[in-house]
Amino acid sequence: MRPLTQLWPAALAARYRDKGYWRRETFTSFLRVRAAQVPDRLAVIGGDQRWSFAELEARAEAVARGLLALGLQPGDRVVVQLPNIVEFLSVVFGLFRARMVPVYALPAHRSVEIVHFARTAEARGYIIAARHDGFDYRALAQEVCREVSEVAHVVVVGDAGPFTALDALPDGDAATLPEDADPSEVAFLQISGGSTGLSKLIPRTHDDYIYSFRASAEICGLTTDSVYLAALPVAHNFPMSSPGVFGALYAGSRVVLAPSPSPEAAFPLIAREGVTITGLVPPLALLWLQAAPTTPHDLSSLEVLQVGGAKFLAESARRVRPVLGCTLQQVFGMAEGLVNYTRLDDPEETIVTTQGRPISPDDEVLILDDEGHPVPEGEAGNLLTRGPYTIRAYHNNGGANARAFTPDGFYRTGDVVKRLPDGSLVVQGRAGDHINRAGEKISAEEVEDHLLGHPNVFDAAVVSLPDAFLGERACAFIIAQGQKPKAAALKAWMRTRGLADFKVPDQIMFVDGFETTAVGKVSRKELRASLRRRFLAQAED
Ligand code: OOB
Repeated sequence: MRPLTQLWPAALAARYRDKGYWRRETFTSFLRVRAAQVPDRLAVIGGDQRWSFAELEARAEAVARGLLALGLQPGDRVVVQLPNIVEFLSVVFGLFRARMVPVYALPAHRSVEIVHFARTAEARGYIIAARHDGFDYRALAQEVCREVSEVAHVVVVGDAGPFTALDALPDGDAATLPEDADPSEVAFLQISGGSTGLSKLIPRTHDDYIYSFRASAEICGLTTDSVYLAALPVAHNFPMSSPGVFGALYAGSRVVLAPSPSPEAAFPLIAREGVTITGLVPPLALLWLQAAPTTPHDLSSLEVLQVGGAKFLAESARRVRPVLGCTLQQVFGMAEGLVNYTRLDDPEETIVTTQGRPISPDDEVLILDDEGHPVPEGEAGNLLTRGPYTIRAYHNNGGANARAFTPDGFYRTGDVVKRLPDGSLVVQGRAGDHINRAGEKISAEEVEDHLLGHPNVFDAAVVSLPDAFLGERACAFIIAQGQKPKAAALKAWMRTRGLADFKVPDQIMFVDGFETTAVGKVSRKELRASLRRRFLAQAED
């Protein structure tokens, strides 16, 4: 297969190279450099495994040889759905070494999502853990293979069942390993939050992604003494690259993988491994703030707690330093590129009340009104951006590209922000219709489409409602037809559709009808907005 490309105009690409953002590094080349410089230094810890940089590189190379011997080829796309285990890293660095392209799925994704990713990416391989969190991924893989016959190889970490075990890949010959990738090639496909319909695939190159996590590691103060805890699922862009596991390995820091972000799982790891920095979504940060004062575990090594993925309210943000004794860093990023950080030495007020500033001096940020004109400084508007690590197009999705990018290559983030005089951004909300449920993005449209598949659902509108813990929760307003289903039964039915659990609405409200205007049906967007308003007004009564 031909390598995938992501095209920046030549003049901008030249500028990003001249400025030293893009340094012709690849995932394989940077790991090789670290493994040569500090072979015996511990790189990654997870479960009972502790791998040095040299061991990680050797294991990645064995995976690369094995996958090639199995029949996968350079250029092939491979869906990777692994939890926070050390094999995540040997697998993805192995794929990079074999010049294959990982497609990152979250452990929570089920058949609807995986089939969609496999089809859109034209994947030939699928790599899973046998079981995780009580779920058997081998059964899921069987379903995926039935639906997408092009998925020819399933590789399993653990008991492989009918598939191939990662531990039992054929030996393969080092001579079969391809030359290293060109840094301007697409290294992997990341999953978008999905604001309209199904998730889109985000192509990221070696050049752009390595710049983003190298610069992030610097902004986050990572050194060879730092210990980064990946508490959130590593397949997500935040714990992967902001600075995440890749930024940490790049900086020669140590990575610790937590099996779960709960205080019960994470606190003992912080104490045992001397963790200095980690990242959470706001609801988890609240849980940590609640649990920290009475924990028997010593959390004093923690220097930085990053919070991002959804808005962290100032009242909660203010509690981080007094309760955890560390610096808060707000992170406002997106898998499509742009990431903003409050800086570690910012005044406390900036840290608690803003979502930070862009990584790069060459991140271009526009804040526009609905007609496309710049808003006056300090006023809220739509955020558009382009820069040295923001994509120019989604993979294979002309329709979405026409909507999401301007003709001159700015990405319409869908976020409404204002900019303060010091350049800090404050997120005000979203223009789009998705639900940001504890950092998980849910497309209203995608969930509505599933609900409409139920024989007793005449119409459905899915709306985000404010939620004290989750930030936002999803509420489905439903007009029933025939026998009105019970809310619990409808939720259970949604789960049988093979949809990730976090997309099942938290709340279901039956209504007799939706408002229509004199000219007929209102747009879905207006309908959702009016249902939300009506619900909130009633809740206040
Ligand atoms: C991160 O990435 P995605 O792709 O899951 O979601 C991006 C969207 C943003 O467009 C924004 O709507 C929201 O998530 N968001 C925030 C936020 N961080 C992300 N909204 C308010 N405050 C924040 N701090 O979520 C992501 C990627 C890299 C680093 C951090 C988060």
